[in-house]
Amino acid sequence: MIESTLSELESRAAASIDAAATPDSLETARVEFLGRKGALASIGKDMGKLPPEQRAVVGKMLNAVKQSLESQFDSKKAAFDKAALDSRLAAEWLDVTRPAPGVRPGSLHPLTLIQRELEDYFTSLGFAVVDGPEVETEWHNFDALNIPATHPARDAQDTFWVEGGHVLRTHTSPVQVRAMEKFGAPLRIIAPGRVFRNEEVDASHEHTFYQLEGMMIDRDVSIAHMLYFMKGLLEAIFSREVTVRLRPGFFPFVEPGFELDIQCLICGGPGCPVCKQSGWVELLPCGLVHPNVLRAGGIDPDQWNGFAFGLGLTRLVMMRYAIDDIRHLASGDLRFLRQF
Ligand code: FA5
Repeated sequence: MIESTLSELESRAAASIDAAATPDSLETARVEFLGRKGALASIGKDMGKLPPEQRAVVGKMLNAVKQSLESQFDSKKAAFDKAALDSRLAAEWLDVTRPAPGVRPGSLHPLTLIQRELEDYFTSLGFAVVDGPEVETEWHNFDALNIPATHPARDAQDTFWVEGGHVLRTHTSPVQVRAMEKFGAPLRIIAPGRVFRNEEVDASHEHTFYQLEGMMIDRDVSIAHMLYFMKGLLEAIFSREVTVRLRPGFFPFVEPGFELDIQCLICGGPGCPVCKQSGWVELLPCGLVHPNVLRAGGIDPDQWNGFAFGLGLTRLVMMRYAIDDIRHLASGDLRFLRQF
């Protein structure tokens, strides 16, 4: 009687295991037949009521059924596990033999490129490259350059004032004074660097931009000498004919003073936002150093004289590469920077 119950149970359990379509339904079948409170376990409990000789026979049979069902369960579970692993491997497949993407090399910023070209040009002519602080004393930025506190020229450069009588330098010209103080005469220096003005930003004006100061002090320096270096500088950068104009310009630290403008290379002359529709871009103010400035730098104006210029380096870069908006230069946009 118990034997027939057992064999009927075995075929039901085998059918359930066989029919299980998911790991969950397989587990349900296992719990139902093989679990601690499952059908086989409850038959095992009833065995105690059997006479001893029958108990041994049924015990053997129970074990055989149990082993057979367990092995059917194990192989079905192994099939589910393999299918799950296969689909995971297919989804996470990675071709480790593919070549790595590699490091994309960076490039120098166009300002750095032009600055280096100009440093090469001027050092080949015996000029030293010097540096000065970006947080400058009011005296070096203005007073020593013949711009006293009451002079209206101070208003021409919208200044960021810092506590304690300091300013963010509005131009590279204070380096003229520092170089004279340090080296005396004769002197040939350039000083590239960052300058700051509280400006309304537009296509050709930034609040933070670059200039390159130049200064030569010797005996009997003339405007002809100055023009020679200005022309050479432009030829070195543009390697082609560019149209320039020289007009009088007022800067308290030079006398006479000039503005050297370049015909706008973005529009070629008719006018655009970069040249403010004028066809010309202010690039290279210059002049002969004012005697008061030589004196402020500790140089005797009766013995020495010289020229100075303050190249708008950022604008020069714009002209050289036909960049139509100054804001591209500090944008950090790699699509822009990778062109250089
Ligand atoms: C000066 O800063 C004088 N220190 C130049 C100088 C030096 C004159 C030595 C004589 C002797 P200015 O303010 O014009 O001058 O500026 C010089 C150049 O900097 C301009 O011609 C222009 O090319 C550039 N520049 C001026 N303001 C800006 C700005 N906001 N953004 C970009 N470039 C500017």
